[in-house]
Amino acid sequence: MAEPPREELVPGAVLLRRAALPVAAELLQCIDEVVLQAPFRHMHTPGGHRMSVAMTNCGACGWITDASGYRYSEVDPETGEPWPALPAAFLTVATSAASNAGFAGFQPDACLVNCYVPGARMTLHQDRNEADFEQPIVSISLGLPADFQFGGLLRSDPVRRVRLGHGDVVVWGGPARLRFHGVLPLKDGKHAATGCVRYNLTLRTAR
Ligand code: MD3
Ligand code: FE
Repeated sequence: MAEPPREELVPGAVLLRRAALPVAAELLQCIDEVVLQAPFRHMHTPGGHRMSVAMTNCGACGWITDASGYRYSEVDPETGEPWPALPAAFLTVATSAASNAGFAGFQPDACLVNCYVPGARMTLHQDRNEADFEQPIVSISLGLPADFQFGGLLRSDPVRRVRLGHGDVVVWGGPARLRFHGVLPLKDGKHAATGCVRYNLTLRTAR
């Protein structure tokens, strides 16, 4: 991967603008293939709310939520089958970005694939279902831009906003790993590569 513009948002969080642009078409094709085997679905929170973001997973395990709680599962609860394999192109972008950000040896075993249509959002939350918080999470955005927000280690901490666009990659590790974060409602728009949709891939070491 060529050296992308690099911005440390906060200690441990590195934004690599457009780093995935050269392989964006390949990543989108991989998403299409994953979705054939494990279609996007709207999961429900333990509190019973239907998520506005449609999700699926690939890798050895995948993040799920239902009435029983938030967790990782080795099988797709819709089919009882293992999730599709992690595409090599996802792994390449994620490990390259992680090492650029100072996390050599990142070995993700899970990728949550999020699909946003206009109006879809993700409220402020922490990602804490993974076994080892020493491992970073790598986020890859594709398609329509989103206003991403991140705060501190308390829900009540002030938030900052950053726009994440097509090909942007962010590594969240170290002291940034447990920051609260979310996505504001996606604005209407049309992107040449994805149409009226935003995708976000988050690569994680779940186990
Ligand atoms: C900061 N996804 O799937 S990616 C998620 O754009 C999630 O779909 C958002 O939050 C999205 O859990 C944000 C950026 C991100 C991902 C994981 C993080 C930021 C993070 C973990 C810790 C801190
Ligand atoms: Fe998250």
